[in-house]
Amino acid sequence: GLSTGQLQVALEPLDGSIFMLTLNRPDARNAIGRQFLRELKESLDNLVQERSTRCVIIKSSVSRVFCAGADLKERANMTRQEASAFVRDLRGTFSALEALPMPTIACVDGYALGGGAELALACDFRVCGTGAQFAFPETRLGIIPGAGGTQRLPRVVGTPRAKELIYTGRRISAQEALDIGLADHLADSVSAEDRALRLARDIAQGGPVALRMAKQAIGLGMEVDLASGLLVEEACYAQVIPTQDRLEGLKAFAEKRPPVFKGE
Ligand code: CO8
Repeated sequence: GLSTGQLQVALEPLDGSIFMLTLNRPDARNAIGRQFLRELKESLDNLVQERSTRCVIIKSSVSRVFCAGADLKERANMTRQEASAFVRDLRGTFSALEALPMPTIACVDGYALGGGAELALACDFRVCGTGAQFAFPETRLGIIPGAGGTQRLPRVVGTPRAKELIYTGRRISAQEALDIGLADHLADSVSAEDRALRLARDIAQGGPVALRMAKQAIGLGMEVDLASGLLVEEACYAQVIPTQDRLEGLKAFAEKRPPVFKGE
């Protein structure tokens, strides 16, 4: 693998209010080891501070691979305690990714296996290239998906399909991922990155506070009954009422021009 200190996860601003998080550990096919996980966590912490960020894209700089999952070599040298601490850390980090205040897009154009597929599942969207392949091979390794896979996959593709994928560990193509709803878009005439960027730019038209409150209302609301969900919506709506951006939206409409949102 890359030596310590080289960036395995890079975070950079792109196109104004869009951030790109690039996975870059080519020697290990972006396998998630301790160093990688530390850098991913740090990037997520930095993103939480970015008040005017409207969308985040997670992609890989490694050809034919999004992420090969947990680092199985590092794992082989772990004690039982270390291994369960690592999985706990991985699970917590993916939950932090899911809880990022702004919308997130996983741009997948290669293998997304095990923890790599779970990473993509913790994003709001999965935009795929024709080279995308997903699998949950954990049961074939004598374990189960441990970073959200048994919970997020059925919520996205339905229970029977999630069971089949997790029981068999079978690899599925980008087309099948699209058919079952694991992928939201399949780019065939442009690159996956261009397709992800188009979606990010469409999203970035919205006000930053509005986007965050929409994400929070949907995310929290889908975990509770409808009546409670409507209360969640009410609480989130109350957060956009006092914003300058709401006034700007109304003003821009009246003046027949695009709004200029400031994120406050
Ligand atoms: N961990 C460590 N090293 C890896 C991993 C990995 N997951 N995947 C690939 N590598 C390494 C290879 O060992 C190889 O290293 P070296 O050059 O030193 O031999 C190098 O990357 C290149 O690999 P390949 O030659 O195999 O490259 P290919 O392009 O032919 O194939 C694949 C790429 C398809 C990604 C293939 O490497 C592969 O199948 N990898 C294993 C994928 C896998 O099974 N992942 C699931 C892991 S389980 C998991 O993620 C569970 C998460 C929750 C529990 C957490 C537990 C700690």
